[in-house]
Amino acid sequence: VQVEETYIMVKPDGVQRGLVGEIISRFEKKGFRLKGLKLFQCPKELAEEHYKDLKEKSFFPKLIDYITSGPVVCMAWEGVGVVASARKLIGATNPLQAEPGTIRGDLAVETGRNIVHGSDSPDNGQREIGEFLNY
Ligand code: DAT
Ligand code: MG
Repeated sequence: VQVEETYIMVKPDGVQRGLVGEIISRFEKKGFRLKGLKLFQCPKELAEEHYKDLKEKSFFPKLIDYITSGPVVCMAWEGVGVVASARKLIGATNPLQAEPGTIRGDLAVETGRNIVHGSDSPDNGQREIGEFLNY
């Protein structure tokens, strides 16, 4: 596994609930390196592009409303194996199924409000960092 980058985003409820510091802290303590960060109001078009693989799902309109409902915190993190490791630190998509000790397992209860996003591949990490950090 190589040094790579992943895109991590604290979603609007994570920002509103004051969990930005807690989430950053978990990646810092693990040993990853923060490469970029900004507070950002995600435009609807970018939200639809980001979640385009889910556009046929019944929950898609709610997902877009949610992610555009307030500012998000966009971050690039670097490290050996950071893409897969960040997904482990974040936990399962449904916070009720996420293991205790993970971010979602400890801090969330609803799939539709699961407080944080992490890229699912190095290629998507690069693409998402470009789309959000360089918007
Ligand atoms: P993840 O964010 O764990 O990579 P995903 O890529 O499958 O999960 O879905 C993206 C987001 O869409 C997810 O974080 C929350 C929302 N979502 C997924 N499945 C859902 C469902 N069954 N009901 C409501 N929202 C859902
Ligand atoms: Mg995903």
